[in-house]
Amino acid sequence: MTKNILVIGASGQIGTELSLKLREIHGNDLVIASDIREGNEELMQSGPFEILDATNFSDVESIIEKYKIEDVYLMAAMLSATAEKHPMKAWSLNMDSLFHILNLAKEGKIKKVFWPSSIAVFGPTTPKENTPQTAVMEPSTVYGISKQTGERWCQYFHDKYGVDVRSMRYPGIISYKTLPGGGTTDYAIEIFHEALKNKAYTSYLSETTGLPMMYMDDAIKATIDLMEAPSEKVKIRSSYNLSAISFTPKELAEEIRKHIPEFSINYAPDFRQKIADSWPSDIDDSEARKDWNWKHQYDLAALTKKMLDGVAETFE
Ligand code: AKB
Repeated sequence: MTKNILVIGASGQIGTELSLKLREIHGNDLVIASDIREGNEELMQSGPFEILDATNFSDVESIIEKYKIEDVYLMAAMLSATAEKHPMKAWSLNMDSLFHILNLAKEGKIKKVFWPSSIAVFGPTTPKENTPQTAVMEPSTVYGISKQTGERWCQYFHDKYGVDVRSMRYPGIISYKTLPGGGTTDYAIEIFHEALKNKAYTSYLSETTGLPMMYMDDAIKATIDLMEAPSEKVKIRSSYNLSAISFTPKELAEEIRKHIPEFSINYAPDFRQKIADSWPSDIDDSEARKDWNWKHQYDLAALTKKMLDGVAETFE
């Protein structure tokens, strides 16, 4: 059965690879990529693209009507570090875009919605290790507050209006095709670029800061698997904990050194340290594993190898 799919925020780090994968699965013409700015060449040339401001309700509505969209992946968001610098702008982008999509789904104009949450929903009072699905949530960042609020609204629209919305709490997503922008976990991408270019990296997080992370291919698989799962298997309608691996900057540097022995790292924590300190170091995602068979593939060694090969290719 064919269906038209809209990806909002398609030019971003996750949106780009998600759109390309969806085009591979469903056919290029059926996956409409949209963003406030154009994306990379592969994205722009492989299928339809629309310039779209996710905060503008009538623009979003007209794209959905124009293409008779069934599924929406709402990937547009301002991430944790940038959101601390622009709190109100972050709030309106992260919340307005979600309300537009939830309201259009409530009106029956969209069948299924994917909206990513984040480990940022947790805060300093949350248990840090093996953080359970249901735990104290007192996020201390604007981004985290917007994601926690968004989760509550997803649950509400599902319970009250029957909206088929699905969500997961992304850890730091590691990839090389499109650079991330403004996240706290971005160090784990920058480090590969610097290791290959300069054989040295200064980390803005301390050597012992452990955070949950995941290779991009695992994140894309999780996202599509959750969206394609039969509705009755999706038992959590706020957002699923999702995890793969956890590591510190020191552990990542040691893994890189297995490939580049002369690589050196030093540490100069900045404002992002406080954000990272408020987040869990690893997450219990047993509900996702049980409900829709989530399984990750990439461990630290496999992720490191993929990143070094992939980043090296982008330099050619
Ligand atoms: C960020 O660092 O802000 C994001 C996230 C963990 O959601 N990568």
